[in-house]
Amino acid sequence: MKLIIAIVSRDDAGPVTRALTRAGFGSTRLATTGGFLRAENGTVLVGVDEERVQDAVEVIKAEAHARQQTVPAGLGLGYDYYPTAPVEVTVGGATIFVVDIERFERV
Ligand code: 2BA
Repeated sequence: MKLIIAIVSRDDAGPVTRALTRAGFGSTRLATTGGFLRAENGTVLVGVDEERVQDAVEVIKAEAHARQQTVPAGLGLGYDYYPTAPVEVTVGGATIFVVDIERFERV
C-alpha cells in the first residue's frame, strides 16, 4: 500500500478529487498553504495499492494545471529576500510524493 500526497492549486483540488472518485480511488482533500507564496493550495491524500499508483498519478496529472503566479513586490520571501519588482513563478500542475504505508486499517 502507498500513500500519494499531491499538492495542487486550490482551484484544481475539487476537480482532482472528483476525477479520483470517478476512477475508483478514495481521497481526502486538505486546505494547505504553500511555504513560498503563502497562498492557499490543496493537498490530496490517496491511499492506493502499489499497482494502481501510476493510474492515480495520471488522473491527478490530467486535472492539475500549471499556472503563472505573481509574487508582489515587497512580499518577504524569507532569507531577507524582498523582491523590488513583481516576480512571476510557475506553480504546479502538482507536487507529488509517494510514500510507503506500513499499515492500513478501517475500523
Ligand atoms: P509554494 O511553496 O507557495 O511555492 C509556489 C511556487 O513558488 C513553486 O511552485 C515554485 O515555482 C516557486 N518556489 C517555491 N520555492 C521557491 C524558492 N525557494 N525560490 C524560487 N521559487 C520558489 P511548485 O514547485 O509547483 O510548488 C507548488 C507548491 O507545492 C508549493 O507552494 C508547496 O506548497 C508545495 N511544495 C513544493 N515543493 C515542495 C517540497 N519539496 N516539500 C513540500 N511541499 C512542496
